[in-house]
Amino acid sequence: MNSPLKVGIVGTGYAAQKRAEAVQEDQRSQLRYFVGNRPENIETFSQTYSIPVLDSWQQLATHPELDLIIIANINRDHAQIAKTALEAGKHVIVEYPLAFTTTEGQELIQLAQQQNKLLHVEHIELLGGLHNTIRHYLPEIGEVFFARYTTTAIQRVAPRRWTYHKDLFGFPFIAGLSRIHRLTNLFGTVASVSCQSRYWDAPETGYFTSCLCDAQIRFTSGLMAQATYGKGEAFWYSDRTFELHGDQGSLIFVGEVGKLIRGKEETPLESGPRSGLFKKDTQLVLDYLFDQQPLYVKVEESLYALKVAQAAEQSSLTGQTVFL
Ligand code: NAP
Ligand code: BLA
Repeated sequence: MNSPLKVGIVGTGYAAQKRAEAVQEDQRSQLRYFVGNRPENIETFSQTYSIPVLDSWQQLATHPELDLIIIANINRDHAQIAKTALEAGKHVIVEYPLAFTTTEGQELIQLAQQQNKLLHVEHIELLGGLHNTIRHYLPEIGEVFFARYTTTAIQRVAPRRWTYHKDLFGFPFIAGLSRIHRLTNLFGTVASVSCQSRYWDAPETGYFTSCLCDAQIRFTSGLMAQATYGKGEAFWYSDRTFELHGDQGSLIFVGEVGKLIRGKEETPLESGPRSGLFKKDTQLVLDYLFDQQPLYVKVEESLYALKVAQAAEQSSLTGQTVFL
């Protein structure tokens, strides 16, 4: 691997900024170019990181100087940018989701293999304190038979931005793939999925003001899980609760604050912050590329979570349970 690795970023938002900082802080990588959307954000990003903007993501993804492309913009465009970059012989980091369909995701994985390049899908939910605390205490509650993961977010007023646009954001469990991925990472393969969803549309626009998705997921182990994703103006309460119920006890997390319940005993559990995770992800990719250190997540695991999320989408459209 030539050092420093020359990096281009697609996007100027929260994830892109965290990536830019991480790339510039590490001596093994050098940030060279980026592309953005709105002129004012392009200007600020260019000044903050002292790098020039290119005209299009096509130009960036095929730029002869670049070794690694980081895709940190709207979900709809991830798959086609990744395809172009891999075809041009670049390593690729994609902020989840990799694609909107497993067919596209599978094609990208094959392309990366053919090109002998890294295709890494970030799943920072696995790097955070909450997930590690769950993993650590999971053996304490015996055999888990029920898990419930709810995330709802109030939004007054729902913004006219890509995260409230059906085509740009995608099906909520695909866009918010970390919900299903946390479950598949902990509990393995899925037997069936049943899902309901609802949008509150902003009239005569592609935007919505709220969305709600609720999925029942049956794992092959027999474990039952419920995942809920909701956001927008319809909500009056923001919640991020993860409950795990086992035959020896329960683990309950509200935000980062948790407790282990065993009989009459309740032990408070603190998990670390949700920040610093894009930096950690970037460093782990560099450790992989320079020192062959194994990555914390395989792209096939992301594809599997996508398969379950797509089954949820299909179920919500047909009203039928989908068997995997
Ligand atoms: P963000 O702050 O809203 O940034 C989105 C980027 O896409 C901005 O550069 C934005 O440019 C651009 N964009 C918006 N609309 C566009 C359009 N119609 N066409 C082309 N570009 C457009 O979002 P983010 O949170 O950084 O998310 C970026 C990616 O990271 C998403 O795939 C998200 O799922 C993933 N991700 C984010 C997090 C997180 O913690 N934020 C965690 C995990 C994964 P303008 O602002 O100039 O319009
Ligand atoms: C995930 N956060 C996400 C995603 C988006 C945002 C679009 C991916 C889709 C999803 O999983 O729902 C966007 N998150 C935001 C925005 C805010 C926010 C606009 O908190 C506004 C404050 N992400 C941040 C900030 C933190 C953060 C400020 O933008 C907190 C330090 C953390 N967001 C974070 C983490 C994930 C995520 C850890 C991974 C998924 C998870 O843990 O559930």
